[in-house]
Amino acid sequence: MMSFDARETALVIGLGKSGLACVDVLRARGATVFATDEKPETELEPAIASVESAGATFVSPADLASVVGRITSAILSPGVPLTSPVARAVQAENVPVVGEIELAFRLCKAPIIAVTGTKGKSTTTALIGHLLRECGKSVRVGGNIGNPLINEVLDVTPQDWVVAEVSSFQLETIRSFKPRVAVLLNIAPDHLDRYHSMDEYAEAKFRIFANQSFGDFFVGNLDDERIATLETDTGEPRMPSRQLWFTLHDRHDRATIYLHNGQVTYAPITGDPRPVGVIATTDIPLAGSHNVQNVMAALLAAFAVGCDAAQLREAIKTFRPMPHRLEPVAEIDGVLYVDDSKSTNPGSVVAALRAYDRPAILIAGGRSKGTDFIELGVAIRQRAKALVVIGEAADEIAQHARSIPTVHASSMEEAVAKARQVAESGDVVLLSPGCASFDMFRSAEHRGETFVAAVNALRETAGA
Ligand code: UMA
Ligand code: ADP
Repeated sequence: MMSFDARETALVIGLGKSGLACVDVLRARGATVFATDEKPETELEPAIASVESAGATFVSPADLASVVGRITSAILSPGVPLTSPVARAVQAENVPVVGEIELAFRLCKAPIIAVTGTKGKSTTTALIGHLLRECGKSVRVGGNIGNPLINEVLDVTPQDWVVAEVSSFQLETIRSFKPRVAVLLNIAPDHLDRYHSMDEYAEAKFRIFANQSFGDFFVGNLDDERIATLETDTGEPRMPSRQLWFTLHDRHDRATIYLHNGQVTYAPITGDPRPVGVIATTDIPLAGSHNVQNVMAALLAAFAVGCDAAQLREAIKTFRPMPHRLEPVAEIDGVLYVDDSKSTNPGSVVAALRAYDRPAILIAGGRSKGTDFIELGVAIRQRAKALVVIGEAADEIAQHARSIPTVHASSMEEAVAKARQVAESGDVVLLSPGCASFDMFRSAEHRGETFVAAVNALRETAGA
């Protein structure tokens, strides 16, 4: 049916942020709503209360058989794989399964700029929101960044813009989702505990442009090997949308935004084709060349929707790093402490190590997501002065560090104290874990906050 109104009987699977938002919206539209979650019922009390107050009915996974014959569509939370028993049970009854992003798209009257990639999604999504706002546009930001997209789109008009961060999990369950601009930042090993191969993971990300047509734009990273294979110079095009490429190299011939003499340079594809120097990399207020890539991607999206170079230049200068992404915390006795807790795969640790000219004491580890640490080991050996390892992946990361002095710590306080012991003036102590946080913390945010608290305690004892 997929009308998501009074004619629909929907089952919402997973009662986190995304599922609960869907329950509320579907009920407000008059649908009959059932909701389920595989957590023990004792841990679900607040979620069940929320479901019931919206006029929906909670069904435990064990009782699903009693309602599944009446269900016309199922809404799957991103954390629940399509292969989970509950998702399989509804698919076995031929019930169409979609995600919250699809629902949001169908209800949204504004054009959408969607951003995906292994890393840099939140930064680029927030940056596009900032750029468009500074260029005078009315804009909403949501999705994987933390606030369910569905909560942002209900009252928008065709004159507004919606910037959506979309994860590979969310892209698995789209059907007609068709962003006006699709941004694909990079594809690096991550989530290999959910996908069988990098190819499968990449295909999930490629779904971002699957429904695009000629009036739409695709923004891609030419420096990423997998993404560059989508370039339609030769062979059968994989997408009908107009392609806008960015690169850190001086490649005017292949890219719309590229680096020329230290300037992020834009060669317009319509109108006056003369290249425009948009901003010097030294004027970008974010550390690391990976952030130059994020800025390039955001600029291409902003140009695609009609923003002006002079306004964009000023807008970039006023953007600040988001919390827990290479966020400077304090400088104590000449040592800079940086919170990069949102670094949850090895690639983002490599990016972090490359972002500083200072000798680095790296704090890394946590719960591995099935990725290997070989490339990270190389970067540690090239760039780190010392390593403090934490969490379940501690031994594995330590092995790859080989001759780099390495110590183990069993808490964040201990990790910061041990880092401090080896740090000298001019060094950087970098929390960039490269792993999920759930073995020691509630979330990556919680891990970052614990680091900041430990650094602040250090500052007090140092009298700084
Ligand atoms: N659950 C099941 N069965 C399962 C797995 C989970 O029943 O097999 C239940 C859990 O018991 C829990 C609920 O599902 O009650 C949680 O749902 P969820 O994991 O989908 O989490 P939400 O709270 O709905 O948050 C989701 C995104 N979470 C994930 O993709 C894991 C959030 O991204 C997103 O901000 C939010 O929707 C709003 O769009 C977080 C994330 O970690 C930040 N994303 C991954 C990443 O960035 O790497 C993809
Ligand atoms: P995401 O939303 O994709 O997880 P964030 O912008 O939240 O990305 O950044 C998460 C982590 O990845 C941070 O440690 C950040 O420094 C790092 N990072 C950001 N952009 C990139 C990029 N383009 N390539 C590699 N790492 C990146």
